[in-house]
Amino acid sequence: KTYHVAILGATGAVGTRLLSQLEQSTIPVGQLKLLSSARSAGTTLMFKGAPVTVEEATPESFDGVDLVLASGGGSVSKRFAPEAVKRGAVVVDNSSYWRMHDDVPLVVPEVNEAALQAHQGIIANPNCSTIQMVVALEPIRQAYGLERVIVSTYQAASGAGQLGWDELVAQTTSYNAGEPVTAAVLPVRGADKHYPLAYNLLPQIDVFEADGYTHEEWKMIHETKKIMFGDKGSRDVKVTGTAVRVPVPIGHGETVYFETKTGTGATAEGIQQVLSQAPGVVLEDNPAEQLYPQPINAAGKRETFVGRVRPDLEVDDAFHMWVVSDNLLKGAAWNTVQIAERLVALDLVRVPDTATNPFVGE
Ligand code: 11C
Repeated sequence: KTYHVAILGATGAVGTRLLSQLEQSTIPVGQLKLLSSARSAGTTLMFKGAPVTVEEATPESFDGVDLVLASGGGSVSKRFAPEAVKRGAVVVDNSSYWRMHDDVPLVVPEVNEAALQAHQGIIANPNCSTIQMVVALEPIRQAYGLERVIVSTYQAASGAGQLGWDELVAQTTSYNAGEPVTAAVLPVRGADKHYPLAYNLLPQIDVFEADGYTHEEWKMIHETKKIMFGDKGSRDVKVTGTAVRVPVPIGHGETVYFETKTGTGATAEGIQQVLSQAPGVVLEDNPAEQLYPQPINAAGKRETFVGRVRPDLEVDDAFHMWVVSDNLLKGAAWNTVQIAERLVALDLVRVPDTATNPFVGE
C-alpha cells in the first residue's frame, strides 16, 4: 500500500524540512503534491531525485490525497484542513490554529501516541519549545511524578520563520561592518515596534496577552498540560515560564526547574538514568568533561538533548536541567513526519465517520 501525500506550505523553512524528513521516512509515498500560496507556486523542489513543481493550494487540491502535512500558518490551516478532511484526507498540522480544539489530538509520539486513536481527521503538532520540554519531562513524570515546572527559554531566530532567521543574519553582517542595523520582523511580524536581535536578547516571542504573558508562554503552559495530561487531565501540575529570543539561528535551549512528587525518591542520578533510556532523548551530561547540549550540535538532528541535571540546593525533590533541540526538526518537521509515520504504522490514515465529522461543517 502506498499513500498520496500533500505538503501544504512546502516552500518555507519548515516546509522544505517536511520534504526532506518525508524523503527519509518509512512512509511509502505513492504520489506527492506540493502546495503553497500563489506567491510561491511554480517553484520546483526535488523529492527522491525527481523535480516536483509547487502548485497553488485550492480546496480541490486535496481530491484523492490520503495524508496532508501542513505548515502554511494558522489562517491557511483554518481554511484548508477542513477542506482536506471533507475529501477524506488526514491532516497533520504544524500551525497553532487547531491545537486546543477538543476533537484534535495534540501529539508528541514519545509522550502521547495513544491520543492518535481518537483522531477525527486533524492531528496537531505542538509548538517547538513545548515539544522538546515534554520529551524530557514525560519520562521523569512517569518515574517520579511532577508537581511544578518553571521553564526559561532561549529560542532561535528560525522559530520566527525564514524571515526571522534572515533578519538575524543581515543584522549581524551590518553590525560587524559598522553599518546601521535595522529591524522589521522581530520580535513579532506586524507589531508596532521592532528591535534588533543581533548582539541582543528579546524577552518577547509572539504577542502579549492581557495577563502580561506572551502567547508563546501561554502555549508552553496550556499545550504541555494537554499533551501530558489530556484535555480533561490534571490541572494540579503547575506550569509557568518565560520565553526569550536569542541570536542563534537554529536550536532552542531551555532551563527547566521541576519539582517531583514527595516520597518518590528522585535523585539527579536516578533522573539521568531515566533520561538515558528515554525515547527521543540523548543525555549529554558530564560537567567533568564540560559535556552539555548546545544548539550548534543539535542543529540537523531529530533528538532532544538533555544535560546539567542537578538537584536544587534549597528545595526538596526539586531539580534543574538544560534541554536543547532543533526547533525546525523535532520542534516542527520531524515531529510532524513522525506523527505521520505512526499513523501509517497504526493504520490510522483514514477519516472516521465523515457523516458526523466535526470538521466537515466548519
Ligand atoms: C518561535 N515557537 O520560536 C515559535 C515558533 O506555534 O508553531 C512556532 C510557533 C508555533 O517563535
